[in-house]
Parts: sequence; structure tokens; C-alpha cells
Amino acid sequence: MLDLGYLDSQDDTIVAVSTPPGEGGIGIVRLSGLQALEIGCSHFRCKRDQSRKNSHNQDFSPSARKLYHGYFIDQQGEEIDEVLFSYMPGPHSYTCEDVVEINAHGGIISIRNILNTLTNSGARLATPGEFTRRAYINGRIDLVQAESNLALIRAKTEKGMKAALQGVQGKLSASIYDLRRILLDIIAEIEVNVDFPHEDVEWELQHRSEIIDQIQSCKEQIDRLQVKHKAGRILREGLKTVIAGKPNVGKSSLYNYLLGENRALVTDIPGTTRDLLSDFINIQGIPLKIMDTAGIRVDGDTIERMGMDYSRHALEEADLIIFILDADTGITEEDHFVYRTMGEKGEAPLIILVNKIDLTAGMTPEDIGQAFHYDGLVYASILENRGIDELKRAIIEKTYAGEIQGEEGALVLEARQGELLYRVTALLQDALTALEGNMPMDIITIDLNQAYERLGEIVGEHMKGDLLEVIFGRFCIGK
Ligand SMILES: Nc1nc2c(ncn2[C@@H]2O[C@H](COP(=O)(O)OP(=O)(O)OP(=O)(O)O)[C@@H](O)[C@H]2O)c(=O)[nH]1
Ligand SMILES: [Mg+2]
Repeated sequence: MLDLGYLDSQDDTIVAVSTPPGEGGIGIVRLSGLQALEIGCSHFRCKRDQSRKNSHNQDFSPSARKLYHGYFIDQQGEEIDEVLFSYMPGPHSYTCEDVVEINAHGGIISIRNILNTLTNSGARLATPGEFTRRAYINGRIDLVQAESNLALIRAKTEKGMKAALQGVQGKLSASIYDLRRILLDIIAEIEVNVDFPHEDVEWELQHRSEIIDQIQSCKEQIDRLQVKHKAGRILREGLKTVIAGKPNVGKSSLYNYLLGENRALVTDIPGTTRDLLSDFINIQGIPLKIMDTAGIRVDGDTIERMGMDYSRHALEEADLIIFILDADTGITEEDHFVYRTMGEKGEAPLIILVNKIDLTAGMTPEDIGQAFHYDGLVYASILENRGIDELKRAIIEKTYAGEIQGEEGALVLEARQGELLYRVTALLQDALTALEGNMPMDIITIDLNQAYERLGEIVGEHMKGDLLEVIFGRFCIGK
């Protein structure tokens, strides 16, 4: 159940283990809130004061951001673990509140005892993401930065991490604030002139065309953000790469080769693969989610047809399709059938891989060009390990992956933020259409105001509590 009352519980001092569960070298327990210092100190015996064995260390008063060596003690003054203690006074801390961190030995029992002791002394267990939520509520970071923190934790590749870091550092937020400022200027400009209308028709036309230019340039900025968003999504989720083709062309052979292990069954019997297999590989820092599919053909038994349904579904969601042809059989009616199936689907780039060139030279690019439209063409023999490097190059070149290479090319946006950006684009387009259709200026400000508000939602202005619950609920406890 959602706890909608969390705003009232802002005064609580919260505690959680911030390191992953299980055995580790160290485990960090973090306290944040008004009583963090008091509760933390009452359970710490500094090594330099060790002579006062039984005292609860009432006069231990740590300086900010210094590490103290000593013991964590329970209510009875019994030592639980040897620890390092540090204190970060608000507002210069992760949450903007007083924060105490206790670095203990990573054992499950010792960490659990420390946590129990602290909750018995008045701290409350933090809910998932509550530390980051406090940082947001206290104004240290905006929602984009908070959500990027999550992406940073979950990044699977270095490029993905760098993209998320841009969000944490506020580069995405800066673009959003910039766009909002420009929109606000445009709205103000329109409103001033609506209140003091000009008689001059020339002036009116000139004014309109200036506003069109300004909105157009806002829209272009958002388009650029969306390209970066797409690149960021790929870095996070992997470029969905579907290996498709008629039965027996070598789809599973390619899948195994790219994975570097024999995951899929390979036989010379057409219709071997029936399930959808998928796994992650990494090509030049770009994560690919590669999928081996059941060969698509007109007939086939019940199980094979179910497999083909999976194939079709995978094609629908593909970011990239590798369409394999068999050099030995040449282009057949079955290939046309597969191609038609793909054609019904989205607009993912298509790379044709002509396989088995160890058997015959295969069809010429002209033959292929007459039959199919493609974005890249590679000749290969998976059996003899030929053409694979060319395939990898084509993958990088023919997809958005090319754009990820560039400095600052990718941004990690949450689906929520991507959706809002999309709506802003639509609103700006409506405003442009209205302007070009000579609609009254004050009508246009309705769209612009809405666009302004949607941009505000991206960075988390006027967010409803329940939505925040959902957003922060995806974090781990202790973050
Ligand atoms: N000569 C030759 N044979 C190959 C090559 N690549 C794959 N094969 C053979 O082609 C046959 C089919 O390979 P698979 O990888 O199972 O083909 P598939 O497309 O997954 O087939 P289905 O799962 O039935 O749709 C196997 O006998 C492979 O050894 C190649 O480059 N040259
Ligand atoms: Mg197969």
C-alpha cells in the first residue's frame, strides 16, 4: 500500500543500510534527520575515550566530515562492532539534513544488530529511496537528478553510467529550465501585445513570424533531447537486435557466435529453434540485447507456429533487425515471406547478412537490392568466422548507436520524462499550426502555458505525493 502520509513524517530520523545485503568487507549504516547526531553519538564509543568503558559517550561531539575510530555500543553499553563514525551536518549532506554514517564490518549479524539498536533508540527504518526523496524535497536536487541517481546505480556499461551521470549533474535539468525560460519569455511577449494591440498590420505579421521562429527553435531543442533520449534508452536497455530469417539460414549459429558460447541448439534440421532466446552482449561499449528467433515460414507444426508468433512480436519491438539470407539456397519465396512479415512491423534499420558464403559466392548486391530494401549488407560465413567484424561495424554505423559515440550524445530519461517531452513537442506543434493558421494570439498561449507546465513536471515542480511515492518506490532501501 502506498504511504501517502510521508510528508508528515519528514521530521522522523531515518536509518538504513546503504550497502548491498549479504557479506561484504564493510557495511554502511546511514542515519538522517533531526536526531541523527544524538542517536548516532549515543551508540558510539570513540577509541580515544576508551578509558571511560561504561559511559555512553555523552560528551562525544564529532567535527563535521571527520572519521572517528571506535565501537558501536548497544543500549547496555556492550560493544557490537568496531566501526568508523562520521558526521555530515545539514545542509551540506546528501539529504540536506544531519547525516551520520557508521562503517561497520559487513557481516549480516553485526549490521542487523546495529540497525535494531538504532531503531530502538528512536530512528525509523527508511522506505525505498527515502534518502534521495529527502534530498529532492529539501531542494538539493530536482526530480530529474533524483531519477538519474537510480539510472546511475543500474547502469550496465560505462557509457550508460556516463549518460546517467549527466542527469545527476543537472545537465538535462539545465536544458529543461532553459526551455522553460524561453517559453515564458514568449508567453510574456504575446500577453503584453494582446493587452496593447497594434493597429499596424505589418507589425503584426512581423511579430507573428518572430514568435514562430522562437517556438520552432524550442521544438528543435526538444527534438535533439529526444534523439539523446533514444540513445540513452539503448544504453540502458540494450539495442534490441532481432536475428530473423527463414529456417536453417544460421540464426542460432550467429547468436551463439556473438555470445561466445553454445546457448542455442544448432542442427541442419529446419525449424530447430522454437523459443525466443535473448541475451546481452557488448559491442564497443554499446549493449545489445540480441534475440534469436524461430525461423519464419508459411507452414510448420503447432509449436513452431507459436515460436513464430514470438518472432513477430520481437520484430515489432526491434531497434535493429539482422535478416539472414542463405547464399546456398539463393533468394527464395520463403525469404520474401519473412521480409513481408518484417515489413508489417516498425521502422527498425535492417541489415542483411548473406550467410554460408563458404559454400557459394551467393547473390550479388544487385540481386538483393531488387528484392529487398536494406540499410546495410554484409557477406559472411559464420561457420568459418568470416564477416563478423563487418557485421559489428554495420551494427554500430546503421543504428542510433553511431550517435551514442559522440561526447554527451546520450541522456538517460525515465519513461515518464520521455512521455512528457513528447507531449511538449505535440503542444508546440499545435501552437505553430495555430499561428500559421492565423488564429488569435491568446489561443496560442494556452498551448504554450501547458507546454511550460509539462516541462515543470519533468523536473518535478508541483508533483503530487502519490506520484512521488511511485517514482521513489523503485529505488532500493538505503538510497
Ligand atoms: N556451410 C555453412 N553452414 C552453416 C553456416 N552457418 C550455419 N550453418 C549450418 O546451418 C545449419 C542451420 O544452422 P542454425 O544456426 O541452426 O540455423 P537457424 O537459422 O537457427 O535454423 P532454425 O532454428 O531452424 O530456424 C546448421 O547445420 C549449421 O551448422 C555457414 O556459415 N556455413
Ligand atoms: Mg535456430
